Amino acid sequence: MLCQFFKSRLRSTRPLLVGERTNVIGSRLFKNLVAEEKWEEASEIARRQVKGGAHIVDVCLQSTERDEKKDIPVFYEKLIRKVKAPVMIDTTDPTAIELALTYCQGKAIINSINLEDGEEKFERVVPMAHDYGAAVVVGCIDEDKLQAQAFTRERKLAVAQRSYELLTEKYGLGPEDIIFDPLVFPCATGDENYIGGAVETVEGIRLIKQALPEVRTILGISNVSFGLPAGAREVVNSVFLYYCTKAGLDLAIVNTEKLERFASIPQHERDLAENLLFSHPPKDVPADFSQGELLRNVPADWREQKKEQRAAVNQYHIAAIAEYFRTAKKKEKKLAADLPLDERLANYIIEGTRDGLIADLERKRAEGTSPLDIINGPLMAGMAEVGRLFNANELIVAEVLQSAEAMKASVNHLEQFMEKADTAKRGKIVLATVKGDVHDIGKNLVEIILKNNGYDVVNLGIKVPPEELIKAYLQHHPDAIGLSGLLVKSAQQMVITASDLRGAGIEIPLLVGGAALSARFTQTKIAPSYGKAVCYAKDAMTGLRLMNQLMDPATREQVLHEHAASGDGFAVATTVVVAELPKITRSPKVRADLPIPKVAYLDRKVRLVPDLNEVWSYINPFMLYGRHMGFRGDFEKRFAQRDPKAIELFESMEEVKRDAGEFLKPRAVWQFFEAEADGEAMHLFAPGAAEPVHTFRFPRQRVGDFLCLSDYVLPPQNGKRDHLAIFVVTAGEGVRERSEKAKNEGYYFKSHGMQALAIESAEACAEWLHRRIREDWGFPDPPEMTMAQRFTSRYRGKRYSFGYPACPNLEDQAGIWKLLRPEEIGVQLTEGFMMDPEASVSAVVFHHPDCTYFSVGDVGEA
Ligand code: B1M
Repeated sequence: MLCQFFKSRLRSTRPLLVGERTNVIGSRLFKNLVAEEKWEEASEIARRQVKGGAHIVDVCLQSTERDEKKDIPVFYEKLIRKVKAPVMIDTTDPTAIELALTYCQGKAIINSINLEDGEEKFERVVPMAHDYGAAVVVGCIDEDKLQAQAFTRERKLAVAQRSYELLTEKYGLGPEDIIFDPLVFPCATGDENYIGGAVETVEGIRLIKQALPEVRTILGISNVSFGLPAGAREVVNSVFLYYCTKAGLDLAIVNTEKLERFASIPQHERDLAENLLFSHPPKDVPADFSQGELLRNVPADWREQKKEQRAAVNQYHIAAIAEYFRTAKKKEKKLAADLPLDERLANYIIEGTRDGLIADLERKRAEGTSPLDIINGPLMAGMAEVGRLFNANELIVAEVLQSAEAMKASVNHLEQFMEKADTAKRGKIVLATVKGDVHDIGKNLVEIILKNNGYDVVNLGIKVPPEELIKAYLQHHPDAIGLSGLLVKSAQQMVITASDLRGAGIEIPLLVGGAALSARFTQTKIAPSYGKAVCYAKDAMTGLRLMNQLMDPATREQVLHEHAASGDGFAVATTVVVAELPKITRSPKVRADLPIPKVAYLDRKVRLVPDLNEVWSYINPFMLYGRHMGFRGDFEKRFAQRDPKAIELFESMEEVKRDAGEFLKPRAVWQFFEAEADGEAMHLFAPGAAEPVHTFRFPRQRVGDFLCLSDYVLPPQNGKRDHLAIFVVTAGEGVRERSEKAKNEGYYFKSHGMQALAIESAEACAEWLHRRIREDWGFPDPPEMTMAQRFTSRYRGKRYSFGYPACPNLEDQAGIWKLLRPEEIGVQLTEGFMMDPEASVSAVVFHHPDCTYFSVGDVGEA
């Protein structure tokens, strides 16, 4: 489990959190519970930490007041039943370490050993680490009489390097089992010996990670803020953690329940913390400030500051931050608490937070308000504001999901006090993805938004045939039916479905949505087929607005009127003036006289792609954070500028990745084929065979450059044929079930984020495999090629997916299935020629340097 964690951290910028509250030295509560031998309650603290986000639990039972070895068995017995997270055994007594190790399941961590007494601790403890397969925290401490605990960055590195050599060479410990603690010193006690300690620790981490990249690093974060007021401590700890993480910190010992999110710290507070941590030269020092002279012309690097300057700078920043948090912070907190209760309740929803929510819901109930009135009153007012803010571009999809989570938590809590009959909803809608289509993510987003805005949603799932919809209509008596679909084919299936619903006498409004759909297609094709109003919803929020308008007697008629059919459906069309087929069999724009590159192999390859981080590095951030999670603007740029929204979104997605790391398995099947073109036909052959195994026929452009995909296959040269590659990749195994589970439990961000991650992992896997295919073809990308260049296909050749404008015929997917048998990697082809699971991509890859993306023109309009 620990290894999995570590693996998934390799490219992450968030450290694993180690809960620090089960420590008799650091937590008075834990100490008292241990003293009173309340083991049940004491072990509850561990469970709470894990619930609060800890990935590992640090346990320290070592004190002068008790016999640690008597306490270990009773406490660990309870602990291992309640907590499945790895345990960090925090004691200096080797016999206690060994005793605790006997209770730990899976991999444990020993905290800690060092060189303070020479190699004594190494000699005693490392053999235990070997015996129990544990990792070891190694403090940057040695025998130095003057300063055993390494303070400067250089000494931290030197002690780490010496320990590393001993541990790996003499004691045979693997680098992956070594976790260095570069040590933290308090920056706000006024002790001159510790000034600059925070910077040195950050830089120490950086040096250690550069010199010894395979080891991990760990820090006890809270020590840095010792001596400050509580509010200031939370901020300073969080800012310090942020910089340590950027320097490469892998594990952080923190109070997970009291960690302020870096992204939500106001800029001014961040500045105060940074000034203190980094001993920045003070700005705008008042002219009459007592030590004013010392605070002018201060060098930026604390090491270049004079001794008196250092002390004055440190005092100045301590005073500034302490003063701010003694006054301003208190005021702010008071203000929030002073808001009228209804406003506070609405605010929980708008801000997507649950901190204090249940207590305030109870206060509202105590006022005599019924649960239903609470939902329909202040909570719904909050959701309405969320909708308004989203439409005004002030909230992004990810934040709307957090608001929905707060709403779901409120409803879950209130439900226990509601009568069965108390389910007055705003309306009911049956939602489904149409026959042949596996598209789930868009429909589920619609479900979440509608449900948490008071609608009863019956989600029938994917690949739903008209008969099932009719059955659901008769059973649930909905006010509307919502249809979803990804592809043009699904838009056409909506026309058929609408006609079947009409045939069954259904007349309630239809709402339709999907990437390949348009308002025009809806009005001119689907609505005539249905004979009643069909509303096109470009996104989930539009779906909500339409439902609200349809359920409001004041606006209903107008909406129905606006979305009535125009024309008679099948007849209305797409009068496309089709130009005559050109009399050419090859585009003059595509060269035919190029040498045919060799391919390395011609057999079919089937692969599990085990390195998720490798695949994820090919994810296009614009797609994941922008299109799916709704971030507006240039995500990468804003992230680099430390935009709080970008950072928060990134960190939340990292959490989704951590979960996904446990089950997401990108798989690929691909093969190079010999190929020959004959006009618009492209024949594929088994090696050396005379007869093709399959022939694809592509449309040719009727105007412009008269391009056709088959032109990208070079004519045979000296009896040797050209080649192309075909592939199918997937990252969808197990995604639907897990996302559904998270949705049902009210973890909407996770639910949506997981589907978005899977989808973009499939696309990333396609990009990754395409690169590999180029390498196997003998023309690897130049080393300086960036991902951004890759995303805009600045490489040799291109890949084309059926359904896209150069090869719109989705039925050609059947050819791929015949040739590659992607069932072996778990991908099925539906009757609508879609790939199930949803997070799958297929493509044909050409090497021709003249390849370009083009459209063959109108191909069935939607
Ligand atoms: Co592909 N894809 N894709 N794709 N993809 C499209 C849809 C396409 C239009 C691109 C193009 O040609 N420019 C094209 C379809 C054209 C066609 O049909 N001929 C296409 C194709 C061809 C394909 C493949 C077939 C390619 C291939 O591999 N051969 C393949 C099919 C996948 C499969 O079979 N499983 C494929 C794969 C993929 C990815 C997996 C890589 C990825 C994810 C797809 C997905 O979202 N499930 C992907 C993506 C990202 C896209 C585009 C770029 C974006 C789709 C999107 O936004 N999804 C898309 C091009 C485009 O739109 N510019 C494209 C996010 C989702 C949340 O949005 O589903 O629209 P959406 O849901 C919205 C609204 O539509 C609305 O609310 C939702 C939430 O706001 N809504 C409703 C939806 N249903 C509603 C119901 C309601 C109300 C509102 O009722 C009340």
